[in-house]
Amino acid sequence: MSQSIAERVRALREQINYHNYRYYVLDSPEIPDAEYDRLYRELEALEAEHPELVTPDSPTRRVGGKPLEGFAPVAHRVPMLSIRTETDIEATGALNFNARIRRELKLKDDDPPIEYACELKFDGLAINLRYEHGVLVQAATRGDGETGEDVTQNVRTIRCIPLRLNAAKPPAVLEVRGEVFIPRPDFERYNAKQRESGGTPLVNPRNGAAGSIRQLDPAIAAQRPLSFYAYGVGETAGWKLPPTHSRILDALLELGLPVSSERAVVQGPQGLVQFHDDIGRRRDSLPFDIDGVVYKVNSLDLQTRLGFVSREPRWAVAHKFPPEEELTVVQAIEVQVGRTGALTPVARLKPVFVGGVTVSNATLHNQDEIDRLDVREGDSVIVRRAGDVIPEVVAVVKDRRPQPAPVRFEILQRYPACPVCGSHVVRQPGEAAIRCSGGLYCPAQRKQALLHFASRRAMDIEGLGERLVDQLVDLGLVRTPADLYRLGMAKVANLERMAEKSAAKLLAAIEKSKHTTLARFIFALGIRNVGETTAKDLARHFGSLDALLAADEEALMQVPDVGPVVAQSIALFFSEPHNREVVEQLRAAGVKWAEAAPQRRQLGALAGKTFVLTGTLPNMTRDEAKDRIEAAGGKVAGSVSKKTDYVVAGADAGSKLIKAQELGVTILDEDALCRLLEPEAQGRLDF
Ligand code: 5U1
Repeated sequence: MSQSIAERVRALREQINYHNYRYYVLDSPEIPDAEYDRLYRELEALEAEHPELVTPDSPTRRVGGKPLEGFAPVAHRVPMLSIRTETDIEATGALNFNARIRRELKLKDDDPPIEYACELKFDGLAINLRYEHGVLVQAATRGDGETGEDVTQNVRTIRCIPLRLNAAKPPAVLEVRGEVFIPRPDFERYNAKQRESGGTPLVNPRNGAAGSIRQLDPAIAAQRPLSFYAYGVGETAGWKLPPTHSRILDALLELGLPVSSERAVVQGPQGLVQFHDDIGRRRDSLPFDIDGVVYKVNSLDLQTRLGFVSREPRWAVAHKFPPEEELTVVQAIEVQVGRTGALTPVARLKPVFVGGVTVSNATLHNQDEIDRLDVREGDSVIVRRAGDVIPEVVAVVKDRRPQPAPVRFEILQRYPACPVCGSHVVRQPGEAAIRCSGGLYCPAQRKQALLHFASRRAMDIEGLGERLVDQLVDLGLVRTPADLYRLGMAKVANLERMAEKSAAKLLAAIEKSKHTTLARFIFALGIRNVGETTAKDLARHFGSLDALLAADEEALMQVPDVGPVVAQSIALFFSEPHNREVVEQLRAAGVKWAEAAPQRRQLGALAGKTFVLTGTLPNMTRDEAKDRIEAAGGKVAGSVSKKTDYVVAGADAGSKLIKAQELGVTILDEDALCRLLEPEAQGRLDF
């Protein structure tokens, strides 16, 4: 075989190792992925042609070998110690550690501060990498600290771990200690892919890392997005140990090992507290999970003087943050009815301290989420609360499921009616939420429904805002919108911060709202899927409320733009006796409108035309313009697109006008709009 092929193979390995280091360790690739792939494929091809040139440290040999029968024991030549944990929150943990170190070293108060190396406490699995003459020969788990398990095959699949050290004269022996973990974004991506392909997602990054390293088949480990950070050394031979811990980590980085850049060398206890607080603040934006920070006396001489106690070095401590994930039990699953009528399933949990607070409830969002987790009453679950995010159930621990297994949880089966008001609950096609159809009858939705009823484009009751609605409902003065029309001065004037003058104003606004239009009235009822435009279409089509009340789904679908989903919503709403009762009460209270002959087709001059309004018109408010366009059969949209027929522009028109000019849309001023509306203005019906 020619010398040049062997040389080319060696050169390719060096280049690929270098680019792996740039990509995985320094996070700073120098060449595009395609170029890297070309180098890799060339090496693979040459090795296939010349198997005698294959070496175990070749970058193509990360996944090799067959599934193992079991893991062989590995005796650690230097024990893998554990780390003392300081759980005192805030500054105390750091101050206690510093005080203890000074005491052990018999330092006086006026002696200079101690230098510390501060690092992250990664939430993964500790391993030992053994390099002999620069080649990775063995990787082992910590085990009991004396004896671990040989997981070399799996660890070789971790791309950021070099199979060969980056040194012309590597140490005879170098054992590197650190943590295998799965970065959170990679974890989410991996799980999303698993779900898509019907595979099993990982429970959480930590379990995922530990489980992957203990896979007997290295091909499985190779598919997991594992990563590694080094944080110390074990046995070394033929290596001049740097004088400080931080310099050891610098040296490991130079040798090609990944070392987190989230570390600092600090002086004295204030430095520890600062590091702790800084990382604590940024904990949730780090791309991996940590469970605390680690403080180490930086000088190796001082470390030697401090020594060990019961398999823990005296010179290091892990200062923990409150856990963000905990195991607990789902005692029950209940539903809450939200302001919009959505039934949200909630897991009632055995109280557990997580993310710094005691958590006893976690939202399960909707039926899809319950199905995805397959969470059942009695299950043991992992609950996560990170930062200020609301607690969530991230996984069910299936091995702990009680036997016989509890039944699957189906919201519709358990709650065929709203637990608050007893109305029907429905899940419309394509929607994740199950909703109560009670609308304004349902106490859970009452405030929202009243606010909507009173809003400007509905019944337009000026001054009836959130604060007043809260009071009226909380004091039991108003249950349905019809009650609004039964409020008298005595009741209103008693409300908080309500002077007689404002009470009179409110009552006048309520009185005024009685004269309305059928479209506004329909819109005000808050029927699901019936917005302002649909309400207008319904009013125009049926002409009277009685005609609308008499319509079945088929008749409703005759209305332009009303499909089966909307028709079902309307039919369901009016099928509830309590909704009909409120409608009747409102009519009895004097709410009225001009009824008209039904218009079964859109006859408006602007039928089928889409308008966008921008800027201020000289004589018409934006709402007036919208009403008149819609009354003429036109539609008003919020943004300009190719589908826009006209843009009506007034003073100070903004980007919508520019977009219209770019797209060549016809631009109208108020006069031009009025001319378009003119035919409609004669005999126009006010819906
Ligand atoms: N960053 C870091 N994590 N960690 C974990 N350093 C570190 N050191 C450890 C452990 C168990 O142990 C040594 C102090 C022995």
